[in-house]
Amino acid sequence: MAKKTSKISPADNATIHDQKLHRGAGGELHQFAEDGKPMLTTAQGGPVSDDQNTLRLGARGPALIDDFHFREKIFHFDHERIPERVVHARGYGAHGYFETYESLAAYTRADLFQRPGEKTPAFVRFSTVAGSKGSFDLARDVRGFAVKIYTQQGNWDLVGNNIPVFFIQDAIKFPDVIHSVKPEPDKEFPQAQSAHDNFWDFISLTPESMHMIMWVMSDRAIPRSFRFMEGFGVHTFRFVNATDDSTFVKFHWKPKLGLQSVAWNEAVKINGADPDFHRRDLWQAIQSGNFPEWELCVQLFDQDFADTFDFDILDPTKIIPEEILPVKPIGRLVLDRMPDNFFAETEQVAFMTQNVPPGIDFSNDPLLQGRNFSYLDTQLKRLGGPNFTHLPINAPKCPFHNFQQDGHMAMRNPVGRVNYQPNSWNEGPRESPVQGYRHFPAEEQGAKVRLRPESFADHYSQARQFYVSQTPPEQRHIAAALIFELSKVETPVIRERMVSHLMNIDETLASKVGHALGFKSMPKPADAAMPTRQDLEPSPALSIIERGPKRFEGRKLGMLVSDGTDAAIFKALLAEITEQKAAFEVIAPKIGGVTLSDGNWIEAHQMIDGGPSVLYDAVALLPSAEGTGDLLKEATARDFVADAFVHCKFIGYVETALPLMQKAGIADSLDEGVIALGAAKDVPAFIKTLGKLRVWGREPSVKLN
Ligand code: HDE
Repeated sequence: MAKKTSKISPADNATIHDQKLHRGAGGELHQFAEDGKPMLTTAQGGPVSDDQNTLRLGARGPALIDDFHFREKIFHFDHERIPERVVHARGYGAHGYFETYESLAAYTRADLFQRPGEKTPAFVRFSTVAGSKGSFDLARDVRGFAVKIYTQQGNWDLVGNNIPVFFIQDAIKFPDVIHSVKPEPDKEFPQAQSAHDNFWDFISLTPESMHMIMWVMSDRAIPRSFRFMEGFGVHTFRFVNATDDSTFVKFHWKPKLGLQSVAWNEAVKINGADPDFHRRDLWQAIQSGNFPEWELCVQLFDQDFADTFDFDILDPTKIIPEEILPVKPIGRLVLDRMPDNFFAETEQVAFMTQNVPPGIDFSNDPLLQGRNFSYLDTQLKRLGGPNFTHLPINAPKCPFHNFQQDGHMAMRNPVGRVNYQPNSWNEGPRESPVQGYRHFPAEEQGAKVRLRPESFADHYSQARQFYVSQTPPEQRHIAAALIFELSKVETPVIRERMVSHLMNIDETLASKVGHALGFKSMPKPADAAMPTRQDLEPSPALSIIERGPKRFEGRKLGMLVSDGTDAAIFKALLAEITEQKAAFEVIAPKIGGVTLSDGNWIEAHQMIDGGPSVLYDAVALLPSAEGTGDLLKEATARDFVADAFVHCKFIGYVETALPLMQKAGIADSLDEGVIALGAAKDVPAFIKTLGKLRVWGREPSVKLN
């Protein structure tokens, strides 16, 4: 008997199916369930009848292997995780664009820097370094600041940090420094913390890390927000123009909203109150239309400058102070869109230092050279194969053609016969000697050696320069951070060795730390390959406070209210805060909100237990007399006030809040940062004062550190 063959062509088939298909809100096609809603299917598109019960032999019997839907669902779930990044595991990203200010054709032929006003899509991922993916945001740590710019000549990844120097001078030491800071391998703690023996043991045996240590112990390592951090390319790169002339370049990102950090005591509490503090901040800013922005600035210099500069420009533990070589703004980065899906974009984005377009090239910085090897290798492991560039977040946005093929999960497959070149059919893409990437023809020679250059030997001078460039509060914070961290080190000889390095940086700092650690006598200064230079000029650009924004824009006011809160003052605060382009949250005894003195009801963002003052840049205490009476019974309300004071925040208060301030123990030590709000007319001056961000003069009296 002849076999029956189908008379339905593929086109007919599509028409038949179209009657049952429907496009969902996101444009995706759905099959319909009986109620007209999109139907649940397996990954193979098979319609699912029951997603609540596995297939069993009888209601109380064993599960059956026939249940392909159950098996597929569980297998997929079992495979949801990919390895987290070996460093920078915890991160948060956003989309945006880079806009060029002026043509840089004289320096570089990179296409993105040719036309003023041109915008190029970008994706940024901020991260902590040491903690695992589920750790908290306010760890004392370096922050990653990785930028992928999708240029017309391929992706440019500027994989930087919020600190312009690094712990080590040679990539071969990277596994060691990272192993030392990660949880100790036998006990698997502490998580996301450098305050333990292994880290300080390695550091105290590695004098080249001293400059970085000064930065990591400074407030730079506890930023208030990703939006208020600088970013740095760290290494010296090269710009190369159309005629192959090279200019050395160092990259800096400068936040439009200025720099700001939190206090350590605050950071510790933020981690408990909101471990996602930085993520939430970025999410809320972008979702509310306050798009964070950074200027890309460059330090440009030639070989003559390099030859006469005090330090080796290839040494990644050194900076070039801005006062010696000013930064030139060349464009801006605006983040204006959150990813649709965290995993697809932020988790799977693959940054690689070797992704550079024509016109940007490398220097011989040994750390950069090592990174150029590491990043591709790590993506292969993490993302599972060579086709991670097919993922939309990693794919270039310019046309691209090559003969790479196959491999796990290949999404783009070559069409046609030719998959090599040269070929006799004159088909397929070809090289472009003119437009293609040409490496800068640097002339190199030398013997094969494993040697650290002598020009890398000064480990203390810039560490000292950083310290002496800080304002007194910032110097206090560095000392306090060292004391705290070393107090967690259980092996006395490591503490002593560390302080012996501090002796080479600043003796007052060293003795402050030694004294606080209970040293009977100070150790000798550590043996130094080169003596510390005392003649380096302080660089005010290194201070966060010197670079503060002097305005409250982008910051958040916490308003503690109760039933009966003065409506006029409350509304005046709202108006002024909005005017300053700042944000606010209402904290109330109940999340259901409160009724103001004029009878209007307002919603609360937080109940008092969920909205401690550490989540805000400044606070306003606005409870009515009766509300204050109730709040007096709440430990969280007292902490709200006491912490705001201790963390040197500006506090606005209405008279009825005074008993709460009394209870919090601050009523007798009011200073210029505690401002009475007698009436709505007092509000503008209060809000203007908030621009100073913190009352650092209060710090010694509250013994914050
Ligand atoms: Fe990285 N680094 N790194 N690093 N790094 C990684 O790549 C590495 C260094 C930085 O948000 C890894 O994709 C070596 C300096 C950032 O996805 C890995 C050395 C700077 C990110 C790697 C360094 C950075 C990474 C791990 C010493 C500042 C996160 C996962 C030579 C300029 C990027 C990954 C993101 C990530 C290697 C030192 C910044 C293993 C070998 C210096 C911001 O490839």
